[in-house]
Amino acid sequence: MRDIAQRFSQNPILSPMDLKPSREGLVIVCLLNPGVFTFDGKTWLLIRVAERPEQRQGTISFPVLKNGGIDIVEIDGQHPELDASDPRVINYKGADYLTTLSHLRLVCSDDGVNFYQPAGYPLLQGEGEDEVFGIEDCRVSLIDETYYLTFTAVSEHGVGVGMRTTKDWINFQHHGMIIPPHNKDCALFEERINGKFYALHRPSSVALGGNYIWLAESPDGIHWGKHKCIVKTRASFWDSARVGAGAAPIKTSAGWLEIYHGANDKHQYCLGAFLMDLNDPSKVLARTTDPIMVPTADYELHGFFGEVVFTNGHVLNGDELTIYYGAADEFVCGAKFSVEEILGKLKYN
Ligand code: MAN
Repeated sequence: MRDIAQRFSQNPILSPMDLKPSREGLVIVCLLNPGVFTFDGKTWLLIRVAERPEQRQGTISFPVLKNGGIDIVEIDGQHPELDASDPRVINYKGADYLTTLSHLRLVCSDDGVNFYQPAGYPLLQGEGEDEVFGIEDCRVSLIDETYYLTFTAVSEHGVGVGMRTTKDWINFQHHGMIIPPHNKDCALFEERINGKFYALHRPSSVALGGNYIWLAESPDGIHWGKHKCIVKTRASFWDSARVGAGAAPIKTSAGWLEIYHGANDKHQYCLGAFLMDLNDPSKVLARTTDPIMVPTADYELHGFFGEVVFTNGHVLNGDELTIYYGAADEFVCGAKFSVEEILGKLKYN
């Protein structure tokens, strides 16, 4: 299927071998799903770095955080109570574990294509008992000179939304888990609407319901309520199994434009868009029927988890939208879109 993304010719712009592991004994297996922001005149990515020990034949081993350090869990690959059919998550003796431990790493660039790790900025690691399996897929929203970081916090307690805020990317305030499990894909609007903060988020329901996008309101950006389900999966479409918000909605004269990911039951991840009312974002006015981006390039089809394009960060410059995205859960890539062209693909209700 053709899509309307103009991929960077330099893709992938970052691969696991381009950065150094966070500690001895670990290797980087995936660089993916960057949050994106501008700061100090540069474009910055807050990349998810997924690590594990070098794998030994016949066993599966992965790190978990413990008392500021890491513990390596090693499991016999033939164990009868092991289900390792998904490269991302295993089930062992009835409990789920991630095969990699993720932290968040800052890189910056003057041209939006060539990124480097600047000195003097900390790595963001999981902290506390709700983040022992790591932190992932951070969205960054700038509201009144404060950057709000919303990320997936993973532990044996479940998968929820953690928040930290910063003004300088050196000092961070921790706000704990702002939305409890099972929830992820949380993106804050970068403006208050009628005096309130708004966020998109994605709970998962085990029985009734599904993996749908919800909207929530808040008086302060930290405490959330008035949750409302606004975008659902569509049977027999490319987004039949799960949908989740990308980064902060883009303000246009037609409404708030949101780029989202959708997956089918074969775990193929594409991108689409929907439009919310400017004054009341709980009203979804329009949505794309076909995806605006489909995994087609080799680096999107083949990798740690193939057939995936996933975005949670972009930069807007007039009509030009540059999205940064994770390809095949292994590489960081970039692509450009025209906002007008995306708006033209929307089908109104
Ligand atoms: C899914 C995938 C993984 C991720 C876990 C926990 O299994 O998105 O990449 O680590 O959820 O968020």
